[in-house]
Amino acid sequence: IVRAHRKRQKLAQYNTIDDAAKLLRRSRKIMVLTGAGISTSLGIPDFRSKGTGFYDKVRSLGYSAGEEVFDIIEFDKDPSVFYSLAGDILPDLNRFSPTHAFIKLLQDKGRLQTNYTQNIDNLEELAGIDRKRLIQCHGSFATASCRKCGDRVPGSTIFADLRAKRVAKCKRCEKAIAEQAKQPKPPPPPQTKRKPPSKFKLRKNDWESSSGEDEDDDIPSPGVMKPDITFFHEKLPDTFFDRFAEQDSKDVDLVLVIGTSLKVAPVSEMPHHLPPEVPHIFISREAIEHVNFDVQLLGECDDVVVELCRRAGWGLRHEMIPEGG
Ligand code: CNA
Repeated sequence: IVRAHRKRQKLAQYNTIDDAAKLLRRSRKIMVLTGAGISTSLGIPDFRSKGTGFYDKVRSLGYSAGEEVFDIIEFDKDPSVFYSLAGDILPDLNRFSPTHAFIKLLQDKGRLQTNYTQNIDNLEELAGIDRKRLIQCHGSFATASCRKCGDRVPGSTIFADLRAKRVAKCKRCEKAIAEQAKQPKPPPPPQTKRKPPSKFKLRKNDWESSSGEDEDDDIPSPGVMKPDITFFHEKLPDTFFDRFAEQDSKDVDLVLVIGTSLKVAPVSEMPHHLPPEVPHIFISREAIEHVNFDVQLLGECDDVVVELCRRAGWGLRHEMIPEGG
């Protein structure tokens, strides 16, 4: 503990952007923890930014909390709420941001230990981040699964539905139902004695709610498709816990946290479970106080990483970065 404390005291001298660039240059196992802020420059809203965030939009439409849209219990009750809103955070899959390019640069330089991303847009893959170096803590839109039969398909299969605000149904279930309908029907069970007719006349509503047949006779319906993103009340993928606890938290020399409000557990707890002597750098628009960072670099993350690379003497290329950085 004393050693860690001394090392941490030494780190107190690191607090400028030049110090951060020095830390980058000397580190070989950089853990990068990212959030929605690294994709906002592409027009994908984050959750919590005032005015532009997805949660403000959801509230303006009359929902009490944005979290409801991503709650698995609510989704199973009524998936139309999610489908009517989620198209807004569905990425245009052809672009990634300069910050994604920066993480790829760390990988190319052999300095990226792991990118833990909370993002669900899967743009890390487009940027070329190696699957082995990527943990998608909250899953992603890359695949989607049926809530009834579990069939998993490429996420793009339901993009048209998401964009059209239409609940996507499972094709496999639909096919099974169609096959079932083609099978010859078993003979009806022998008639049981009918009840004597009611002396009251049926009203229309009674008729609609009771067809005279057994109401519980299952009319098969296809399952609803859900993108494989982690909703509230769902468990995070095992890879997240296993990789962090058993491997990465023990073998890291710099932590970079970029574009996140660090409000969603358990990801928000990660910095507390890392050795205290490992320097932590935070890059985002707004400072946060609930986690101690050695250096906080506040601003647009794309601008900050460009400047960091310039000071580290590294060339960062991206279509959104003017020539010459
Ligand atoms: P958040 O709570 O919305 O926080 C984002 C943070 O980034 C805020 O503090 C912003 O100030 C900051 N920020 C926004 N734009 C920039 C920028 N250009 N430069 C620097 N900082 C910026 O989102 P978190 O990621 O912290 O919360 C975790 C949620 C968000 C995860 O469950 C994600 O699945 C979810 N999410 C992901 C996406 C995506 O995949 N692109 C989009 C929206 C929400």
